[in-house]
Amino acid sequence: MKEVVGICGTMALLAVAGCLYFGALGTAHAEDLVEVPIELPEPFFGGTPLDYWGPNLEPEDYKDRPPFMAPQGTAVVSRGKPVTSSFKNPIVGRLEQITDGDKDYAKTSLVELGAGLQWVQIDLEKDHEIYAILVWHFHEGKRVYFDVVVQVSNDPDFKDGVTTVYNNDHDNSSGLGVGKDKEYIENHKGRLIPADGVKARYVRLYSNGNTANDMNHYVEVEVLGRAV
Ligand SMILES: [Ca+2]
Ligand SMILES: [Ca+2]
Repeated sequence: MKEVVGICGTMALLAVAGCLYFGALGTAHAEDLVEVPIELPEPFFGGTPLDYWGPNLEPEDYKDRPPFMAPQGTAVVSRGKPVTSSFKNPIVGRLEQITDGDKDYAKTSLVELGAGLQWVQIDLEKDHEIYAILVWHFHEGKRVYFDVVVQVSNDPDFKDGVTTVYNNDHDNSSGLGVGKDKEYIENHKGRLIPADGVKARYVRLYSNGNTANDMNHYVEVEVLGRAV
């Protein structure tokens, strides 16, 4: 009888040890995620109804976005960071307004680039783990922007080590590869593009006109991440 108790005791100890071992393993691999606050601008009501449909357009989303969860320490790392562009002198506004934190729909908060495929690029000034990129092209009325491609790299010229995190250019008219992501209707919530902790210093966003005109617009871009 004493022998049996001894075996049971040993097994119980092994079970507890096993639990502790797996518990430690769990915390080592899955870092605790916390909600990252995202500041939204006031919505605009009214404007011209959208007269556009495409097979690649996702249904309009009226719901609130679920909380964005990322590892502790993730925050907006793009505020006030330098912005460059394929279109150096915007028709409306200044490039630095793309990272100034102002997301208002008003014309005075809008940056307008010329027609055709254009990009803007944010320099985070050092390597970051990037968990999401938020983009507000325009939200004074409903629009869809075409050939939205978002890439990250450590090469300011985007020739080497480029990771594409979003691409809705289904026919590869931009020459950046065939995209599988959806076209979407702009609103005040912006578009949240998950980036899964990819490491990079530069973020580049392409577009090629929209449903209202051939121009390209930005109200704000926010990169959610943390320094490496
Ligand atoms: Ca802005
Ligand atoms: Ca296209």
